[in-house]
Amino acid sequence: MMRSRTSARRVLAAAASAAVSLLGLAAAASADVTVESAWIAEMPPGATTAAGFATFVNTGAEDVAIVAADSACCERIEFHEMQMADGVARMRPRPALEIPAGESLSLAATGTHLMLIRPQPLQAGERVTIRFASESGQELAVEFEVRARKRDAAGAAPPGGAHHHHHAQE
Ligand SMILES: [Cu+2]
Repeated sequence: MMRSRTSARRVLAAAASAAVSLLGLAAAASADVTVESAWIAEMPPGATTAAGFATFVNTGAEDVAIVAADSACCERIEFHEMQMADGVARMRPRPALEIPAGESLSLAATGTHLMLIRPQPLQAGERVTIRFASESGQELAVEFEVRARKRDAAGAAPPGGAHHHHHAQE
């Protein structure tokens, strides 16, 4: 009786320490996200929102979900995705940006963007820091460059910059 109780206690202790190391791995993995090509489309006069784009690269072994973004440059930042409905592009908020392990998420290419709500006037050449938080509590500060919205480096109109910002009111 005593003997089996002792071994049960050992098993529990081993399980507890395994759980701790799993948590440690998850926290370390979410630090394996780097951000490239971070830019914000310059605002036209009178605009109350600005769109931000970046490529998130997850070199870690765990999926990462970015669940919050915030910056001193604006009131708040939302994650939006573009959807076509009856030939009209509409933006819908999404709760998180998911970056699977070993993959990358390019906002400009997918129609997903950061929506800066009520930003201070942003002009080409300015730099803005945006802080991101992952679901596992990791934080990442990224410097974004404000660029003219007409044309990107490839000469194409930037996604999210050329369209009118119809927001789905929900
Ligand atoms: Cu938007």
